[in-house]
Amino acid sequence: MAKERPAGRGFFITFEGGDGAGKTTQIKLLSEYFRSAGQTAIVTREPGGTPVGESIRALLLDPSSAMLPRTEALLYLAARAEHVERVIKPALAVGSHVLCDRFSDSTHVYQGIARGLDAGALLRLDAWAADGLTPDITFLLDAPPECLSGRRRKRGGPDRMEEEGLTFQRAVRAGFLSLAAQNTNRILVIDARQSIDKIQTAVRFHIKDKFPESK
Ligand code: Z5A
Repeated sequence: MAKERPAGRGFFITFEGGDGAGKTTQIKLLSEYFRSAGQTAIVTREPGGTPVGESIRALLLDPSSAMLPRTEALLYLAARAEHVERVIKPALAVGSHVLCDRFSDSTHVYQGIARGLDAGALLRLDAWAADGLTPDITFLLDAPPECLSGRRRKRGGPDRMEEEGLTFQRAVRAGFLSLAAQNTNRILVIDARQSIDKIQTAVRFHIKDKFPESK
């Protein structure tokens, strides 16, 4: 459950979903909305967002990095610890909003549900890595993985996670939907098959509803 946001702190907003769901596109548009309203918003991503996090990202997504699921989980969490302490918390503390492409929900779904790692252990380790930080609101861009295949960026071929097949992607989708059903107060599900503009309209509607002070 998301904790109460301290007065004056920025909004911590995360976007989740399958590969190619449109998170990067929507985050960019939302950052433009905040800037046009005279508010500061930083755009960041996981894994990544810091020099160490970007190095870990390269290792995690490199198709030649053979690793155990537990190793993979610990690397995502290591990148998160750096990111939270060095980027996210300082930005929120000075009143900047943080728009983050993936966060803890991705770990629970990809490593916990799709890879089948111990959910309780992951929850505890993630809370430690994130120093207890949870998003104020999360947008889950949802669509059947078959519908997103044409959108996936190829960037010179699939990365290590994208190499997983359709069964894995279906488990990821089901995992996200189940997480959303358990966290209806925080996670909003939006149909990612809609147009970019329609999705952004829905995102802004929910932002204004959740944070009336953002208008
Ligand atoms: N991962 C994990 O396992 N555990 C963790 O804890 C964390 C992450 C944090 C990161 O990959 C991988 O790490 C990810 C989960 C795992 N693996 N997978 N699979 P990433 O960051 O490189 O990739 P991604 O986040 O999965 O996806 P992406 O390529 O960045 O896609 P996106 O941001 O969701 O989509 P986009 O770039 O905005 O859009 C893709 C294309 O579709 C682009 O050409 C757009 O113009 C187009 N687009 C966007 N929206 C639309 C709509 N609405 N209609 C039509 N076309 C659209």
